[in-house]
Amino acid sequence: MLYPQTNSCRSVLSLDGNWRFRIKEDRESYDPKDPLDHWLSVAVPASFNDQVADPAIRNHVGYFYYQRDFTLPKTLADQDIFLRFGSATHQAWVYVNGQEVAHHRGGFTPFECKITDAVSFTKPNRLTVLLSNILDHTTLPVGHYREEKDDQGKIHRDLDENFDFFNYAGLNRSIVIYTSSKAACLSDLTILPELNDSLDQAKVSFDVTIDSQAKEDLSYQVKIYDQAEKLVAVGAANESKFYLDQPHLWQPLNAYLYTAQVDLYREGELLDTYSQEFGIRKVEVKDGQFLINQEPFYFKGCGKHEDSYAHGRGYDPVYNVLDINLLKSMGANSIRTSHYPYSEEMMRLCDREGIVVIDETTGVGIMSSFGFNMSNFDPKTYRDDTFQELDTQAAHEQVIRELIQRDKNHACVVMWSLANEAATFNPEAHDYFAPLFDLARSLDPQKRPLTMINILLSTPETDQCSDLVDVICLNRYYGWYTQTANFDLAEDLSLKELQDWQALYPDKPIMYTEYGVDTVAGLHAIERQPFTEEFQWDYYVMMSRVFDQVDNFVGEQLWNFADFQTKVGVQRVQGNKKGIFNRAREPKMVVRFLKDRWQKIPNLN
Ligand code: GCB
Repeated sequence: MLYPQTNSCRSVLSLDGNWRFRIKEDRESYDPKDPLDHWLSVAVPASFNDQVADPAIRNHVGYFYYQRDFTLPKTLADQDIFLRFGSATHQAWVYVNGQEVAHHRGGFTPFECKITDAVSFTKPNRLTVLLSNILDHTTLPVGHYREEKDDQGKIHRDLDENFDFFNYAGLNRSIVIYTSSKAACLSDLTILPELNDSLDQAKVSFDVTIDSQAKEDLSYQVKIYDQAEKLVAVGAANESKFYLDQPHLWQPLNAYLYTAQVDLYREGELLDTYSQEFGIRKVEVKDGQFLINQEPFYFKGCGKHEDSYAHGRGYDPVYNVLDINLLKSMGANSIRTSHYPYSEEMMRLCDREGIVVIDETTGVGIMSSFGFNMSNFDPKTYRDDTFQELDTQAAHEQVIRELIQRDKNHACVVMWSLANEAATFNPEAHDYFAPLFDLARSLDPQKRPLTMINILLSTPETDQCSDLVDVICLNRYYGWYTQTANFDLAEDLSLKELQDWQALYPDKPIMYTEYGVDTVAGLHAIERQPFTEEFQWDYYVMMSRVFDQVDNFVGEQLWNFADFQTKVGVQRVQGNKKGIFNRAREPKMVVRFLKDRWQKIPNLN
């Protein structure tokens, strides 16, 4: 699937704006070609939850409708018409003029459908989307879901999210209509840049997918432009391999993007054209190091969320730009898309800005019991039923396929994370994950390293899956969830664990993908008090000391970039407060310490 673009052969019409919205539990009683009644206005793209100023709607679990009308210009009547959703969270049934045209599960990846035969060019068209925000034991993310019918036949639904972020839902990303030639169009493009060992020549291969009833006489031509818009390669008909000498490399925080233009012809007539940026860089894991362009790379940065006031998880171009600029101003070079694929626009921005990305699936909550109280945990007696209770394999395969399909061409993506904090200490975990790692390896044209983010219950002694990962990525909360405020002990234990991992896997790089403490901005104390800004500062000083003592340690991505909204709970003070920025992106004190530290650590050695 291609990202939508307007050019001489394609038009993109935005369907963003205000839509009609309504919760409707008895969804069978409504015909999607009819106008919704008793609707509210909600803005798209955005989650509906924080726009409506109504707690019952904000916390609604179940089904809801979005609707709007659109009119198509007659000038497009000879084109094929496609409808494309950047995402629809978490499950969507799409109707055009009452006819079902698409159904998609999974709230964080795009989907599209051809609606040429369902639309009118002479009167307005009605677009109705039925959505569900229900998560259960077959979905990713995972939710514990119950529904009960009362004596009056009314259904009561209850959802306990098995993860630590608010279940924002709705049309969180842009919806567009785009058009292309009915005769034939480009429907996918895979660009594979491969550098030789001396990094002075790149082979760039193209795999072009064409959508057409009649493939005869079709041919495509590739042109490659450098960043100064100079033409550096032109292919003959259907030529798909190019050699670029002395290529400009895409480097962390120093991006260089080429543009490939693919033109599709039938007998000399241009039917379609598409331009796609790409970067040339080499990623390898070798001898305990993470190499970018053959130099050891050190990850400095954060796990994030797509989360902001009013928008919820809705796409917000301004926050995206601000967040990247704040990170860069601190000397950070990387993010993890915790815990779901981020918007396509964010991935394009990271390509452009040289931000290195660990690209994560929605594989979160794959642990039958999820909780924050680790104080009484004993790995020897703990019983875990994850792989009896949950049935997420199919959803997991789907999200791996859709994520790699969507992000395969991004230079910024240097590693895929297949899951966050699954029950990898369970002896059955290996059988669950091994085929998923095989699948991801077979799908990625660039064969990027793979990882899965390890929970603190999966120690070098208990973990069952670390043979599968290329990089050991640890989420650790010594000094917070365990050894609370005892930083001396936390320091000893975290160092010991890292040394144990290193001894077990001397050739695997190790990094932290989460570490942090809840901190209420503006709270201060003389003594070491959790939730104060001094506590957060001392914690990061302590953890940094640990990192600097471990040889194969290749990165520190803290938790979290900014405070974010979660479900309610006694461990949460109006959300998760582990941000180094508050939700409005105002810095907490510790940003100064981290900035000082990160600016001194080179990105590449
Ligand atoms: C974790 C999870 C993350 C939580 C974080 C926390 O391990 O991966 O989603 O938000 O801990 O703050 O508890």
